[in-house]
Amino acid sequence: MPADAASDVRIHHRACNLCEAICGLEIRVAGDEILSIRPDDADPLSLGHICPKAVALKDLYEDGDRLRRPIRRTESGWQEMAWEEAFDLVADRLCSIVEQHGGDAVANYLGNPTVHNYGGLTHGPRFLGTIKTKNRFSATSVDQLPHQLLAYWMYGHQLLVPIADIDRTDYLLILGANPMASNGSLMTVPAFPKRLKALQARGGRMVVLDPRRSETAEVADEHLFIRPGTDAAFLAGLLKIIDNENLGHPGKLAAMEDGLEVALADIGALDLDKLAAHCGIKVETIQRIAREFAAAPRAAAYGRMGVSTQQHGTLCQWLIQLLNIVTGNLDREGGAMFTRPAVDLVDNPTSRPGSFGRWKSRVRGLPEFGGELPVAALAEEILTAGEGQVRALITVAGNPVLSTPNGTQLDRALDSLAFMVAVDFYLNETTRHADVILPPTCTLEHDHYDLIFHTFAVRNTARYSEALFERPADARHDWEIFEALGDRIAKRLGAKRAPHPRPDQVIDMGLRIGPYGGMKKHPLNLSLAALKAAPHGVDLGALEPCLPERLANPGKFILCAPPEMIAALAVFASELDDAQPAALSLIGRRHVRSNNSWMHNSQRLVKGPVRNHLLMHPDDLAAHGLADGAMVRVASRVGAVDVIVEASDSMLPGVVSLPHGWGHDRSGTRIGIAEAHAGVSPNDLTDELRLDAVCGNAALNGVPVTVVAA
Ligand SMILES: Nc1nc2c(c(=O)[nH]1)N[C@H]1C(S)=C(S)[C@@H](COP(=O)(O)OP(=O)(O)OC[C@H]3O[C@@H](n4cnc5c(=O)[nH]c(N)nc54)[C@H](O)[C@@H]3O)O[C@H]1N2
Ligand SMILES: Nc1nc2c(c(=O)[nH]1)N[C@H]1C(S)=C(S)[C@@H](COP(=O)(O)OP(=O)(O)OC[C@H]3O[C@@H](n4cnc5c(=O)[nH]c(N)nc54)[C@H](O)[C@@H]3O)O[C@H]1N2
Ligand code: SF4
Ligand SMILES: [Mo]
Repeated sequence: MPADAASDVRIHHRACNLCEAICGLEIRVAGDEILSIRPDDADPLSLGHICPKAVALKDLYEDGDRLRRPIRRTESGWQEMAWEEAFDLVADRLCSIVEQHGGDAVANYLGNPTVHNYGGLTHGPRFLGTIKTKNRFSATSVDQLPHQLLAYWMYGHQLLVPIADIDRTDYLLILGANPMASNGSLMTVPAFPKRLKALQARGGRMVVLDPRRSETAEVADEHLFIRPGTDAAFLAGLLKIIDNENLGHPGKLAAMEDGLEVALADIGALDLDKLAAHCGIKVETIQRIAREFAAAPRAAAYGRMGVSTQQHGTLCQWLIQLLNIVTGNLDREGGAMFTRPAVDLVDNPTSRPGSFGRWKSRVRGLPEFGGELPVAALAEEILTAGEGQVRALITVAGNPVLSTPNGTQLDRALDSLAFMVAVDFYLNETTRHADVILPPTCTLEHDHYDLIFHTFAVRNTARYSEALFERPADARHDWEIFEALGDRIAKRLGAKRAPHPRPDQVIDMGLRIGPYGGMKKHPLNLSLAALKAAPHGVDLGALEPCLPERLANPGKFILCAPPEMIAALAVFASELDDAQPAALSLIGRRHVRSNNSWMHNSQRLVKGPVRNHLLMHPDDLAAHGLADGAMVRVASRVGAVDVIVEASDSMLPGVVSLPHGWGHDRSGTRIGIAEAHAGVSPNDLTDELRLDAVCGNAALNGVPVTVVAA
């Protein structure tokens, strides 16, 4: 680089906000050109780790397909419009529908990037609250709903999710998670490979249960194949053995638990042979794992998507909590611990502990959680006529056509809406149905503080990222879009609306009143200014025991036997006798170069070998008379897709796998590179009627399918 250009180079430090790992980045820029994106070695959490997606932030920033101005649908196609005109139009259309049909006629859906964008969190709910509606949906109910519900029931707050203390544990038991590809989830664990190596180097073990020998299973000390949807049997088996053999030692937890004996008695009544037969893991193996887990000085059980999004998701998460509790590993160093984040959303005047079942969905009666209904009900709420029918939809940072069960039906339902507005910077499979699309700035154009993922991290740290590029004059941040619409809607509907601070001001206050803030007289005296002065982030130390003080229910106890779980266990037990495994069932998978349904418009991420084929065991291929590389038709109750099948002995026979987020061949989108690498969507196969019965979370894994030559 010539000397004069070099002098123009600035070095910017920030946290990546694409996935939950929140890795520190060092970005070199000249003018508005990004020269390089590398790890920030000084980040106290990510330890010099990044993945290929970070580098694709450059592609996102430069992407010519990314929308930069509002567009509206017209007879002659999409037309750009001015922001003020767009806000007026959207507010007017939404309010007219509310005035005519009531608030419930306007639904909203918040997608995953909302939690990766702090303006979405500080201002999104305030905007959506201007229209009182029961029909609020989000990606929560195709994801972590069971974790939040149990955290609320057992510990008193939906965000009190115990985090596996990977840096100090001796035994990590993982069910249905693939952090080698996902970089961790509800366990913000950047540099997972490095942390795992350290665990193994100090003599620890990692055991993985998965129907596929995943990238994480490959590096585990032991991998056990398990039949999809049967983990509850394995977990109940562990608990039964630990109880029978008196291996439990809850220690200090004994003084704060309520109902552990009741729960263990019901679990103890189950038949071990039946449990073993159900999950396909030998009794002796379950016995050995139970003894190893109980004997380990410090152990942690952790389960994610494979056990969250299945029919017994909540049951699995409950049994995982019980396993950590009964062995005394909850709130113990090296066990499953609670974080103490710098902006503490649990111990905070605006804290929302959670709620369950305050209302039900109109058509199917699915329960509310935290003010939201399960998204599996969205299409039927649009398609079923009657009082309270959904006629308009607001989507924010979501692509439910590709990410929720029976996406084909939702695709059709969106077509029938009277009005739809999308806050999103891509014209994709979902937003193509909108009447107006309002594109916010992209991540490098705004500042960020990770409210959520510091809360779920394996170490307490705090980091504020300044904007790398100034917001272009005619661009708007998400939160500015929310404010502009919220103001207009509140005015028209006559709702009260107090002034609200900017996101950075909200964070500054959160830091000051937080556990390391001046108002708590903490020596670090954290504030936004303090974080700005520490651009690599601030280390707040390893997780620390904090029970019972941190429990959020008034009695400061752990509710071990929520009545709903005792009932769910009984249902599960009654099904054990006549459970007939499907001949073939479908599960998902993630790849480190993909990010849910987006980032597929980056050439550098989609190039190389095709990663969205159907994986099938060679024996299954032979039994079905299919050849490796053939085009096959995969069908379920709700639909069919044609895709190339790839032989893979990483699959448990009887199980096939397809990654989600693909299926970019739908017409009328503007994502050229993604379209050229379309793939198919497994959510054209997943079934909106297959749910976790406790809470209505989608059972995206373990879907019965057939596979024939196409
Ligand atoms: N690269 C990349 N990273 C991501 C994402 C991404 O799309 N791409 N998405 C992010 C998001 S939003 C999330 S929520 C996280 C998810 O993070 P993870 O949960 O770690 O990721 P998955 O790859 O979905 O892992 C689920 C595993 O469960 C297995 N499985 C399926 N069914 C069952 C079952 O019945 N029992 C058991 N025991 N296992 C089963 C699957 O084979 C798979 O290996 O990843 C985040 N990180
Ligand atoms: N079969 C199957 N289905 C699944 C899963 C699975 O494992 N298997 N995983 C589920 C999980 S865990 C999740 S989290 C969901 C994700 O599903 P969704 O949350 O519905 O969708 P995403 O694919 O994350 O799409 C995000 C959208 O937000 C836009 N976007 C990105 N950043 C921003 C921003 O800063 N502001 C705004 N306004 N928009 C932005 C993108 O352009 C994109 O359109 O998918 C779920 N669906
Ligand atoms: S692992 Fe996640 S946070 Fe880290 S660089 Fe990759 S996408 Fe970004
Ligand atoms: Mo997710």
